[in-house]
Amino acid sequence: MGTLTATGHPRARAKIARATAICAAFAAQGCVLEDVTTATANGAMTQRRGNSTNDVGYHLWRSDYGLFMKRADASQSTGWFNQGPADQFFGRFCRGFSAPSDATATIGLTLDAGLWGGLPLQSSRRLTIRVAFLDAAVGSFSLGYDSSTGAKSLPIAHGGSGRWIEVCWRVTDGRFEGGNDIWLQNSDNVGEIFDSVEVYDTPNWEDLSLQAVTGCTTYDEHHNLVMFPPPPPPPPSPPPPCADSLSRCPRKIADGSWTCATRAADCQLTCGLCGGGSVASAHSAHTTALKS
Ligand SMILES: [Ca+2]
Repeated sequence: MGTLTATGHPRARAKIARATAICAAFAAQGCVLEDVTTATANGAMTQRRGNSTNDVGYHLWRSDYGLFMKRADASQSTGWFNQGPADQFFGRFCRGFSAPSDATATIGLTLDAGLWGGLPLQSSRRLTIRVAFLDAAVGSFSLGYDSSTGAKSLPIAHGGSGRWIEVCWRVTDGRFEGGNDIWLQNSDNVGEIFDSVEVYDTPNWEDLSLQAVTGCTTYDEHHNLVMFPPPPPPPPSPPPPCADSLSRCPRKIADGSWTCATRAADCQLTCGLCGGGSVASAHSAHTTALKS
């Protein structure tokens, strides 16, 4: 009597076929199913321990990763997977406009009404709104928010670098009355893909960039580019270790005293010491050299 393998069982085969078909339907949006057997295995632990990337599986998180923010209307955007260069950590999951060629397409976001003691805000607060988007082509969009004097937006043009870009917008007059508290709006027929939108409390206008080299392109609330001071120069590198491989050096011997070694193999840190004078003075100079 034989044993049915997981992939040989009719039910397992049906699950694999279903997962494969689902991923195929989303292939244009970057769906990946590297190990369909693991992806459809019974038990969350099997899936978790799999050494593969699978965008289809059981008991997966159905919506965005979000904290105190949600999409106002799920129909406004489309999910994407695995977008952008492999050397940037953005884009494992991302969203784009559901109508990418519509210049008025909008993705609205609603903040949790309990934020900061309750929304809408009644007083000025230093906030930074950060968006990470994929600069896949020449185009533009705008980042908007509900301010104390109504809708405000920051136009963002991009040049088609193929890279993920972070933009930070510092604002002080957020109101957030509900509905579209923050939004992304297309402004041409080039639909952007977004990794994330975040709003931070930044009482000291803290730098929110997640990328060390490129940083976050930061604007104040009047759309002026904020220039950060150049980073401090790196500290001077320490002097190289003292090792000139001379065949004379102070060397501790078994009884705790010092001698003058004559073999190069015994002299890891000589730097010309032990060439004259006593072993003791050479040792003293040697120690000084090591401490310098
Ligand atoms: Ca656009």
